[in-house]
Amino acid sequence: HSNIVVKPVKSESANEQVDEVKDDDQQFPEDQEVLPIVFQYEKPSEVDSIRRSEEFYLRMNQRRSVREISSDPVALEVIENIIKTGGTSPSGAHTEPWTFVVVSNLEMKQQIRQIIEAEEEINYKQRMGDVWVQDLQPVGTTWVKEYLTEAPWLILIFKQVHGFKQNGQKKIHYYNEISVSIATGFLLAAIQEAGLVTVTTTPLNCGPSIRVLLNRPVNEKLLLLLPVGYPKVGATVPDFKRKPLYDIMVHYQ
Ligand code: IYR
Repeated sequence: HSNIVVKPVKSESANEQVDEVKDDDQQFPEDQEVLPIVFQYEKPSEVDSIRRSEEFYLRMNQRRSVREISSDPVALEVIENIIKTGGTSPSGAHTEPWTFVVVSNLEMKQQIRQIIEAEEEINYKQRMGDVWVQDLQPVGTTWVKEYLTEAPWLILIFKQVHGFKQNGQKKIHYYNEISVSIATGFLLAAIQEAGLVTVTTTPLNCGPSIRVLLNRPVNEKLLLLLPVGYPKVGATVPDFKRKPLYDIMVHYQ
């Protein structure tokens, strides 16, 4: 692990500029110029880089979508570290357009489960169509989702379709869905590194009711839901294989 310490560098001219804008009325942090700082970085040896990349791959390759999650508790601090990792994701124009709602309250989990199972029953029986339901056969999913009440934590990932400036005006969140999807990849990796399991779920048509239930503002749209915990003892997963490198990597040299 490398110690990355980022210290803000304030030049004379930068301080002058800040003083200048202070005299103007209504200057807010996001309107202020962001100054470059020196990137703190330590180059690893090639051997270390190969070793670290391989070790990370081997751990990530153990990740599976697990739907049988035990109700054993997971410390809040672990969840906080996972969310902090999600928050290190890049985002369009550094707008950080995500809200991670974590739910450990049982009654709230029960209400979320009720909303999702009711909608998913309609999804599976009507909206998705025969081909989609057929394609999901090997995954083994239905509209019944025990993990929604059994997992100690639910992480509900909201994309902020726009933000707000200090003066209340809308702030454009560029590429908000892509940004939040990338952040979700970071979350999945962090969950794996913490020795926990999850399944990436997309509660189709449930966004509005869940947003209202959780009392979230209208600029937040539910993108994904991750139940997080330890796997149940003897949990099973489909015997999926991953594509080999030569099927996913094309090298032009
Ligand atoms: N959102 C539904 C259906 C579903 C869709 C796909 I594509 C999956 O890979 C798995 C499930 C559900 O969560 O059951």
